Amino acid sequence: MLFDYSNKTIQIKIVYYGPAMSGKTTSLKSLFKYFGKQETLKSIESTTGRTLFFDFGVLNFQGYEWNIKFLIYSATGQDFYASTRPATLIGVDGIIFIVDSQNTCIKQNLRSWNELYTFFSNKLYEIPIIICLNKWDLDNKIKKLEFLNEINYTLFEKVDIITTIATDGIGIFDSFKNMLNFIFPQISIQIN
Ligand SMILES: Nc1nc2c(ncn2[C@@H]2O[C@H](COP(=O)(O)OP(=O)(O)O)[C@@H](O)[C@H]2O)c(=O)[nH]1
Ligand SMILES: [Mg+2]
Repeated sequence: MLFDYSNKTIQIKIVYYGPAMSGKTTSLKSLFKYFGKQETLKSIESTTGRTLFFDFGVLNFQGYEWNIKFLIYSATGQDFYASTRPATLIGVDGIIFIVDSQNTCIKQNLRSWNELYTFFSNKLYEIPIIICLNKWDLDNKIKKLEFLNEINYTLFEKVDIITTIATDGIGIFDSFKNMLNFIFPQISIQIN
């Protein structure tokens, strides 16, 4: 979190994290579409439409006195680019973790989650995290409680879990809003 007193701007960094193909880019696109900002989202994609380094976009909210600027990133889930992921996580204020809810993906989800723990160690428990169980429209899903048990859910100070369908925009705004409430418990956003 950065405070720019001369411009009265608070800068917040949010990262969408999770295994490859879990729906990070789709979630970000859907979020930016919600705010009518889809054309401002930058995705660096390979020719097959997969995220190369990261997606990046900015959302601004004007308060009475202060402006809040969200810098929003998604880390690539592809192993080939694993070395770029820690850089994306530096200085993060909140993580939105996109789980691929298909029960065939449990290993990938946990591996990605453990990467976060490897990077932050016990500091991870202090970072606000929203867990999105994405692809909730599909059959054969993981069980919510089982996943929570695997990740030491109870150790987190600010954690929430929500089911999402990024392709239909379901749960996308709510997950972002819940993150805002963690970071700024005292403010609410009004969408015109
Ligand atoms: N059925 C279903 N498919 C999804 C959902 N979210 C994303 N996908 C699909 O999953 C694939 C990977 O999504 P993408 O956003 O590129 O994943 P990323 O690698 O995490 O950025 C794409 O084919 C998406 O259309 C969802 O909620 N339901
Ligand atoms: Mg992507």
